[in-house]
Amino acid sequence: MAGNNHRLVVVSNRVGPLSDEGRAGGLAVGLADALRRRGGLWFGWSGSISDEGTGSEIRTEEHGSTALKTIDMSESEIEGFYFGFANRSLWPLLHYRLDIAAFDRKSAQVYRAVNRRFAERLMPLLEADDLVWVHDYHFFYLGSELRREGYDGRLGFFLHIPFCPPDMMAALPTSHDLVRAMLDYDVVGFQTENDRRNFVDFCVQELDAHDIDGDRVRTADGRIVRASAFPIGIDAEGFAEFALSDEAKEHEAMVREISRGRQQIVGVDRMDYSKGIVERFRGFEQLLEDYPDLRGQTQFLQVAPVSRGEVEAYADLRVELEGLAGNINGRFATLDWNPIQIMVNGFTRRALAGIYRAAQICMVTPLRDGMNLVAKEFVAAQDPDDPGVLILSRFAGARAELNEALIVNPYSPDDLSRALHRAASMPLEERRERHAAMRAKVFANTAHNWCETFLAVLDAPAERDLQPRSWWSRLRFGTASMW
Ligand code: ADQ
Repeated sequence: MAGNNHRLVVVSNRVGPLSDEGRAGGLAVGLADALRRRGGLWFGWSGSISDEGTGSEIRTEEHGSTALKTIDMSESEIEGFYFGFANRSLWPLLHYRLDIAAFDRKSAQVYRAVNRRFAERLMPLLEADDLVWVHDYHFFYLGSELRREGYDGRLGFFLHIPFCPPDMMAALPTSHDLVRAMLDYDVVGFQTENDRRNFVDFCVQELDAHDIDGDRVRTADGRIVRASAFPIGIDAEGFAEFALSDEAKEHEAMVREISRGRQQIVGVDRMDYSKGIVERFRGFEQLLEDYPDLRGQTQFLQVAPVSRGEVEAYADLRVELEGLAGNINGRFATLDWNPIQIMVNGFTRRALAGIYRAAQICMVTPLRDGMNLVAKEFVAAQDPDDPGVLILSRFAGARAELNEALIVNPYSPDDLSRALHRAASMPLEERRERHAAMRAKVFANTAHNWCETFLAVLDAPAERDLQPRSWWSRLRFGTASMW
């Protein structure tokens, strides 16, 4: 492929791992693979907090032609940048939860300052013809800060989470600045067409940009920015192999032993309000109410490792979920049957594959989700001869591809109950057909293909490269007032 010789520079909040495939998710596998092939650099936060913060020494881990380079953050940087603006403002807002989004000037400023610091620290590590690929809502401003530092090479950005509709986005006090900063990248990628459309609508309605041909935006100052959907995939073959490993088989056997022939439903999510776990529990309760025959015949295992425990909304969620599970068990349990079990620990990827494989039904019912890789992992882990049924929220990005799942409205306990009932009695032939169609897509659009598709677009000559460089540079770096 043209341009394979360009070095790849990935920037994301957390980096790696580059090896240890047992720990890595689909995203890390895809990126590590692309980094290995092109050679490159992965830059981000070390995961450590120190007094020097973003001024700390750069830590380097070399793996052949690839290096992981990380810096620390200070207590106040983490508080304002990560827990503050990223997770109390942007995460809820972009997941359409204006009701719990909190905006404060201080954390917005720290967020921006941290983006600037990362750009300043990265800048000396860059070479002129690198492909720089920045990831996710932690680093909206990083590209514009690199431009301010004088970086003139190719810059791409991928948003892993949804982009909310323009009217909602406008509630963010710094929305104009933030989206303008996104327009300093050459390529801006989204999970779905819906997210891309919301972004372009904001640019047109709020920033006087023009939607050129569905894939490009002309900014008010006449620059062309590519904005497209690049739905992310998983390492499908790798995950299917995990499901046949000894560790997976052990976990599969354990789950089957606990379920003792009953229909096993699973849910696997980070404990996050966007994942719709509360609503899912209510749907399961509704099932037990609506279909008394299924009492004692089905049970639900929810795996939900705690994340971002320092943010209040997350701590509250754990209490709510445990209370709700307790109520459901109190209401329906018998001496030999506990309807619902919730586990807050993480599993290795092989163990997880075994748990998916032991399940007859997987509920992936987020209220809003960029993609949702659990849906794809569940499909990849199934036995094609006797596959389980996927129940999928219409509000997950994965729905755009996996429309052979049972599609539900996660806000409706009735809808969830009906889908669970239908899944529990679905004939083998129908299960196979639905699974085969989804499996083909999960195996076709892998993490590897996602990376390569994005990088091919980032690598392609864009309009700005066809314009005389001096004109471009003058426009971009000529006068401070333009910033
Ligand atoms: P997340 O919100 O983290 O990702 P998701 O896509 O479901 O959501 O990925 C979660 C990952 O964590 C999966 O690979 C899953 O296997 C793993 N995981 C969950 N629970 C686990 C457990 N108990 N033990 C071990 N592993 C566990 C964000 C966006 C998504 C988008 C991804 C990738 O919010 O919409 O799909 O990025 O772009």
